Amino acid sequence: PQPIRLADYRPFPFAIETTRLVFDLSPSATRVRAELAIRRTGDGDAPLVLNGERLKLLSVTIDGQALSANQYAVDAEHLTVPETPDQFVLTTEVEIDPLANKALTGLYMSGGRFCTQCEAEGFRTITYFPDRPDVLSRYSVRIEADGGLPHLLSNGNLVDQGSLDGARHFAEWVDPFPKPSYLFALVAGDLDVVTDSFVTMSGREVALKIFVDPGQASRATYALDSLKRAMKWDEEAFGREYDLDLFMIVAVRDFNFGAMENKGLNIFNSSLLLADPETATDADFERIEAVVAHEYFHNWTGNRITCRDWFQLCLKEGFTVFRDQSFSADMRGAVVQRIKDVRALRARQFAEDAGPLAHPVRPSSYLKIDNFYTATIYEKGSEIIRMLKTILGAEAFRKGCDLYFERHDGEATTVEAFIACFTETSGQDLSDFFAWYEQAGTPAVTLTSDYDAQASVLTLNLRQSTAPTPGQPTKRPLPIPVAIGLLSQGGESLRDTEVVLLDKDAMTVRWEGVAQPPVLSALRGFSAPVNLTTDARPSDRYVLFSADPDLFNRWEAGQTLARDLILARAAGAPDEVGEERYAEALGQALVDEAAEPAFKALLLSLPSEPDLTLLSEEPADPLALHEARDALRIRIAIHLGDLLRRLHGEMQSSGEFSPSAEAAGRRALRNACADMLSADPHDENLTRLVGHYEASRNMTDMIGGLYPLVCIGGEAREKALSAFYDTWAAEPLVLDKWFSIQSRDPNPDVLDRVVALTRHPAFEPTNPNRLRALVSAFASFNPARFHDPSGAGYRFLADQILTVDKFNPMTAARLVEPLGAWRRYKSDLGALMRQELERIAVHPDLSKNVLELVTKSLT
Ligand code: HT7
Ligand code: ZN
Repeated sequence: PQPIRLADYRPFPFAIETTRLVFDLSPSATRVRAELAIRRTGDGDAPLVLNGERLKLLSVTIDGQALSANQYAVDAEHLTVPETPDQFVLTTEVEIDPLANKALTGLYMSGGRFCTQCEAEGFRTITYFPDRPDVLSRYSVRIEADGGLPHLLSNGNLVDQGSLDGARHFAEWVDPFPKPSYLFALVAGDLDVVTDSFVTMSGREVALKIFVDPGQASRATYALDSLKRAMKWDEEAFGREYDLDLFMIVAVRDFNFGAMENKGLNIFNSSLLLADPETATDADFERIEAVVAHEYFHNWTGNRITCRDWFQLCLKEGFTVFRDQSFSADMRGAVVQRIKDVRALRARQFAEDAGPLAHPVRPSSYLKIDNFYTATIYEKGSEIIRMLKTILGAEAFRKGCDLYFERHDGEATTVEAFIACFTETSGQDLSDFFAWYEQAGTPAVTLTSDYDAQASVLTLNLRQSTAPTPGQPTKRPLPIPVAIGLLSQGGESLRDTEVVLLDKDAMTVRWEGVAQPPVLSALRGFSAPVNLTTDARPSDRYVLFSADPDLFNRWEAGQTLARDLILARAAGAPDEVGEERYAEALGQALVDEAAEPAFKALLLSLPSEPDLTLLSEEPADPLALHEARDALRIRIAIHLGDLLRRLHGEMQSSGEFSPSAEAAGRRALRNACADMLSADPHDENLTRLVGHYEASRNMTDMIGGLYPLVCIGGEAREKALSAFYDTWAAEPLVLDKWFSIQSRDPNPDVLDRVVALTRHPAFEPTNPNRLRALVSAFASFNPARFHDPSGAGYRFLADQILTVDKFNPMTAARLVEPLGAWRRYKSDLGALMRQELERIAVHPDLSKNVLELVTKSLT
């Protein structure tokens, strides 16, 4: 297959002024009539080429006249009309089979309901259309269906509805805002609805409706409250007001992604919408709030202003992630949010940047755009916006945003046009900054310092370099904002944060008036997405760990100390004195009255095994890392046993459940204590953990008790898992947790158990949530067992990829990444991983999605 290239972009030579769609819904034979009012806008006599795949074409007319077979051509991907008038109405009628659609893109069925997923290129499996984001059209939609599907929903405003002959009925929707086809949505089914309203800053009342499976309405109230918070926040933080009279969200169980921002009709994976204390964890509540906000924020960053082509995906995704992260920081506390965001960035995006799938935030070619919904586009895309704000300052940043919204409203635009708004409003030349979009790879920054006591001068030496990535052998320097502050050896603040802009390969900065030998606190708040190395000694890190007023760096110091101890032990050189010192310092941090429980919970979480793999300088040995990490956990659990048990008791709440950040922080700390105590499972701790699990009255506490018991293994694990299953067998979202927790079991027999679970009657490979809960969770979060020296873990994953690829290529492709990292592992493991990739690559009928990732992983 030929790649699509940014350099080949050409505007579509026709405008589709209006799009009228009529759906006659039927599970296996839905008819779609499309009437497109078309006007030629390009020069010459270009043919009309529309996208269309897996469509049974029934008729084509122009201005009501049926076209004869020699007036058009149809192949597997297009409908071409070589000669057309300059202005005309093209009408096509097609038949599609939603019931057979297990790819979950286009129009498909989930739980007896019709729903759509059109981003990025699903609309072409619904009707013939120029399925590209720069063709904006005004849509009106008529849906006809059986009475058994009482709700018939689409974008915009409901303008008519009624019954038809027999048992059928219809609804008519009009969306006044021109939109690209990827934002089209349709839902039809039997649903319960939760209703509310929001008054916008200009005083308009907007009806809010969330549609869920019958009986689930009470689980939608948290999402509804989150939506109202997001609407208000966007008015205050960005001056953005909602534009339609109605905003709807629908929850569906079978969904390839988290959620989708269709204009006025968001569709959500039910795991990111439904929550109550009994069935959802605090992490679920937190994600629901963030994703509801993210999809809502797309109404401006994505819908009102969309992307000219899919290479500009970060324009809407990076900016919208930045907006949702800023919202979550305001809702839940900036430090804790930043730590969580950086942890996710490192785990997912840094890993991507360090492997064969590394690509720029704005890539220049792709085979399948579905493969580019990556951590790089989303998370690094957000970091770029964050740096832009740091470099320009909050005020100039907001002015640039205002200009962007005003100038490009109603357009499909580019990253260049976005940056131009900031150049214009700030007066700063941002041409070097643009390299952040074009260059892949995580820059390595080194910072060393010299202190001249006599002159009271501190000299900072900064350097940057970026290792080659596929297709980019040489790299240029990037403008990197490095936020630095100084502490005294005793932990007092010597100098507040200053941002040094490192925009060359190397630079030196002199700071005068530094009266004492300082401890450097660098890259405060993680001011840039880089890997920082400094010449700090462990004693400096202990100063930061106990006293840095920048709490991000306080956490970071603890992580770095722990990481170095684990890596030393994994390399066969344990530092037992250092481990004791670390445990002691951690204990001090945990009794700091001024620190919030949520922050303490983060201090207590050691670097994860996947993160350690990434940080190993040698090719990684996952089992050695697992054992070294466990050794540090055991030491902490023993050294701090009394304190952990005390905190575990103190953090227990007897009152009513609250999803607030404060209450969630207490639960997080209690669960982190439980997790640590499971490393030392003597009778007293075991009894405590069993008690924790059995007494839990909300899902956060239940999972917080269950996972330690699974780690301990034996009878306690079996009893707890079977009690959990018996309680929750009828709740799909909770059952996903049951699968996922077992896939993360660190005990050596886990692979057999995971394979056995694929034969469990509740394992549904056609449901992406269930598949990810078992298969992805095992491959990504259980490295010590996935990387079994026999290669059985790799074989298992490859078999799953091949099975799923037959019906859902997008989801199959998302499973490839753990194998793609083969170069990072010891050579015997790497060879076995490679072997499985090769086995997949030669498989007949592989999808383009999997082929692209497997091929890139092998080269
Ligand atoms: N913009 C949405 C992306 C999305 C998606 C992409 C490919 C395949 C299926 C998908 N479902 C949703 C979601 C978002 O970023 O908000
Ligand atoms: Zn998004």
